[in-house]
Amino acid sequence: MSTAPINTAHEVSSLLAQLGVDRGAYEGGTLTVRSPIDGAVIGQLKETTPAEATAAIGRAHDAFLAWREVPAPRRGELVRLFGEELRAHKEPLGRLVTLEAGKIVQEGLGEVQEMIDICDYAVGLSRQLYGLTIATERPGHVMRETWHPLGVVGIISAFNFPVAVWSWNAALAFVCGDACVWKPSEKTPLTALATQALFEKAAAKFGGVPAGLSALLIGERPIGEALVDDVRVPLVSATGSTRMGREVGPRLAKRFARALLELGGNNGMIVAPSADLDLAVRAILFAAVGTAGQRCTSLRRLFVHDSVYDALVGRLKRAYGSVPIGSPLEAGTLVGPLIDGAAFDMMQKSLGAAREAGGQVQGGERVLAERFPEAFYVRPALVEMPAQAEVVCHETFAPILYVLRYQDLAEAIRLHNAVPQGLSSSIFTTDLREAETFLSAAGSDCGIVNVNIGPSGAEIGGAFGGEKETGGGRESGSDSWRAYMRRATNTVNYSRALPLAQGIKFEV
Ligand code: UN1
Repeated sequence: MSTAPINTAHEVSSLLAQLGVDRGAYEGGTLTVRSPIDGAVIGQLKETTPAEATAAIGRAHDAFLAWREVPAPRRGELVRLFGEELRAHKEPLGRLVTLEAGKIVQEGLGEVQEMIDICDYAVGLSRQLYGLTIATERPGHVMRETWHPLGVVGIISAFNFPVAVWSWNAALAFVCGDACVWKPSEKTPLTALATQALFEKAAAKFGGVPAGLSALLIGERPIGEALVDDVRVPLVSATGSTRMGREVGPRLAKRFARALLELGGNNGMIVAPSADLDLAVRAILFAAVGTAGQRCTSLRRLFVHDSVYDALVGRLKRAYGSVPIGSPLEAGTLVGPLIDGAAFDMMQKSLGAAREAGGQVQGGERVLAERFPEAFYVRPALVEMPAQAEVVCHETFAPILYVLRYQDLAEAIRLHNAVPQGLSSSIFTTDLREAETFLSAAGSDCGIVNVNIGPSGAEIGGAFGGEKETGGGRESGSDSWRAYMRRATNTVNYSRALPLAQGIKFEV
């Protein structure tokens, strides 16, 4: 594996230039951004003031008033053009994701591919925003549903999918006739600047996109609060911790705005006696150590049947001992850095609690500290737990996999569901009865339930989201678009009489 010196700051500015971002946007400001690869400063961004945020929301609202009258398939054309910009700039944007968020190059590219996929999906959707026609009990009447643009959509995104999560929301919102105001994570605003620049290129090609249709708010919490509390924002889609969701949700409820929340996950997998262990090992590794355990869908809890426990856990221990950790820019690396020192501290705290609860920990220690003194690389941790202790019920955003032994499927499912989060889940089994039980009403209680694949790496075609403390929102495919529109029920009387529903007589 090559260990050539890297100059992250230099590479970031050259990528930003390729992506059409002016230097002024990321130099000389107060928000410092560091690359998790080496801890070097890669940007100093000017922060949006609350007054500027309010003005941007106002412009977005005005843009919405014009955009809602553009026919939906025409709105789809804007998203098609944006998807073309993403295709043309997949390499530099993907690499920028790697430099800013620390995921390996393949995953950075995969993130941009996910953006391209959702654009394609949204373009098709722009001709399929269907409503129902409904049978009415009154003669000479028709009843139907129509779907209309909603307004300004606020998008709050997290560092781990710094651009894809915005696109799942924005691509749908634009075809639905909405405007978008985006507050990216303060840890990853550079990829957001680049995405906005590509959007503006597409808008210029389209011609006549109302100014302010897509706006970016750079900064920390107060800017997010300005977005959450503004009455001109009828929907806020927020991705992040459950703690963040607990603050955002009630503030939106207070003004009766819609919340689309994608919060913590604590995703589990059951490995049953009949499981194909070769597949299971690969799936576990990708889901638990991929993205350094920093996906909402990362695998965190593994329930292994007694009969295959030693065989599977032995293989996992070997794989964990040799998984390549290093700079995510280097070919061959599978595990890059944690996002920052705070993430490292949280990981160590959880491992300490796991040890106290009787956990046997393999890995978890800091590595590469000499080469990258300002960055935080860890060996992924495999923790054999005697029971599902309290620490296992929390989401720690780091590569920690808790392993538990089970004897009976019903007991494994009960434990699987006995955590506050409900995002993603999976079972490895070749027994149809077990698979269908896990998928049934009495099975996994998550929003995503898989068989013989891991819990992470969902495609955009399905609805993405989860239950309980995960927040209940659904993004991406299926009918998730409905969250971005308002539904009107229309009844039209084309007769010469006025029959009332429910047989009511009301003659004057
Ligand atoms: C997230 O971690 O915020 O299923 C979302 C996956 C990705 C999305 C993850 N498609 O892992």
